[in-house]
Amino acid sequence: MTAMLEARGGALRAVAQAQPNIALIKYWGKRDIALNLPVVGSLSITLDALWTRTEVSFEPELTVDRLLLNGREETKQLRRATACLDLLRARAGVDWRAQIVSTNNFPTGAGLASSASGFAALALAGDAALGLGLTRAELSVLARRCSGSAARSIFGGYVEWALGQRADGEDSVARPILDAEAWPLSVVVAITSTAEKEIGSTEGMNRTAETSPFQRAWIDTQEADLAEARAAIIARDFERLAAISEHSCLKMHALALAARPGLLYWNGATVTAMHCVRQLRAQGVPVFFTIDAGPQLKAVCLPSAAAAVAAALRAVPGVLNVVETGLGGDACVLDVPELVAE
Ligand code: 2P0
Repeated sequence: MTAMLEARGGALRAVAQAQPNIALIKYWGKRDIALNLPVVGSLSITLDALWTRTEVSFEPELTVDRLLLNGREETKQLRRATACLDLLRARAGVDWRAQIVSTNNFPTGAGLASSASGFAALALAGDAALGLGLTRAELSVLARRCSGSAARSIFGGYVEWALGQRADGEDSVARPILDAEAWPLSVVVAITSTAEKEIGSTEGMNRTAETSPFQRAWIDTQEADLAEARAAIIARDFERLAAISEHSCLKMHALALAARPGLLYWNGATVTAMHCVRQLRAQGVPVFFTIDAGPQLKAVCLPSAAAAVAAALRAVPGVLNVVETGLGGDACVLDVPELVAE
């Protein structure tokens, strides 16, 4: 450890980048809240153009962890960040506190999966700073402990997060199922609000599990949905993937809408954008929508249709901005710490 400390000027420091992922077969519900284990498996695509960059610097003189998120001191996410770093500190036998500086190039906490990219980047940067050399699977388990969907953002392309069987959750881990380059799709994100959502995913899914009458049906039908999506991806069958993905999205929202009180993550523009996507598809445009715990609509399409989809969504009243992206690669450690300050 001493040589490493000298080499790094007394601080253990690294920077990592991760991209958000969008679930096509959704995660919603926990079977173990403390270990953050899901009630269902899920399947996602990792994006390219949106990113979180996070620098972690363990320093001997710090007495508490500090988190600067998008240039502002953040206390809401600090508890989870500290829990993540505690797991790493325990493995490394280091008790130094850390300064975390994290930047997103997209709205935070607004249904754009900032916790997925955020905790994946934190796990990777923390591991690199401490020189632990965890495997990708171990990093996925670690990221999952902090935020479920972060397990998937360790990997690029098409990713499946397994439900797992073990009580300790060590087999509830994500794995890549197809590289982004093997079937490049485009994603057009229609941003309908930049406000932080009122009810976060954790609270929303816990309320759903306690009160929604559809919880059992949700759990019982997920395996078949996953198998269908996996088969569609392996066959590069866009229509088949469109059908099962919209089904999973609408089923998750139906489940959450039936909670007490009901969880309504959409606004008027979200619904208009859903109709817009369905009209495009009826005209033969290869596109489908998916929506997470927020009001943004993500239209997934073949790259040849991306410009037409973006133009159509931009014209939807209430759509504030449209972001086009392809599918991205694995989360990675960056060589240039200055990037975080951009
Ligand atoms: C998903 N979502 O599969 C689903 C669909 C939102 C809707 O994963 O409590 O931030 O930190 O494990 O991962 C968002 O939930 O929740 C999410 P926690 P997370 O992408």
